[in-house]
Amino acid sequence: MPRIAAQPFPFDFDKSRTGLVVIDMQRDFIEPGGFGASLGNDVSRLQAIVPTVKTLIEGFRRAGLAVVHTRECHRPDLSDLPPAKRDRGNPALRIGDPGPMGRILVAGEPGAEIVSELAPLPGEAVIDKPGKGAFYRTGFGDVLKDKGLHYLVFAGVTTEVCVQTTMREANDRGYDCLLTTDATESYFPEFRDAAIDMIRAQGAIVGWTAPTRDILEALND
Ligand code: TIU
Repeated sequence: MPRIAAQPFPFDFDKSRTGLVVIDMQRDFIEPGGFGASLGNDVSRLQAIVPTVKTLIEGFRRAGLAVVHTRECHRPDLSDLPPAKRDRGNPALRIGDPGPMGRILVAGEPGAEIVSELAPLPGEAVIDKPGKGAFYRTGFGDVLKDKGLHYLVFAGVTTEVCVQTTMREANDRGYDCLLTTDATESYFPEFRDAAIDMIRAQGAIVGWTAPTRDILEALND
């Protein structure tokens, strides 16, 4: 069985049941004028990991393994947007409002698209999700089952929000999960680091962690 030099201990996996889950690498979180910026965040921190995520995705494609992408977005009629999510806080623009990349966090708008460098290939699953976790009100679980996946490698943004929520949901459903430490980012570096620490604490209570280089090395074994 191939093995990733992971923390808190090695991650043994069956290649035929392993896939990459890339969370929410969308213009709305990564480019100026989108949802992330409307909340007052410096989006340049997230932009910086795009090349590393690209390397990771290309490594999985080269190995012939599944890549699944997610996008946080809402239906144009906002019927899947709870008022509690739209009305919270005092953002510059609210979800559904028109912005420089179209309506904020709405499916089909330019801002909801995955950044061009990381565009999904035809045949790769793209899961649109109204929540932070990818299992809530989506077909994500069925996609994982159909593809026969059990070992999930996670990348994307933001570490402590959508990535961690989805990893926790997957962990509770019996998947073995590993977070890529250098292909995930937060608007708050201390939150990224804390999320990484809490995921692998207590004997991998949520999952394992490893850098891209070590993951790709194991895929080539
Ligand atoms: N605001 C923030 O850090 N994240 C989100 O709202 N969504 C995701 O993490 N994708």
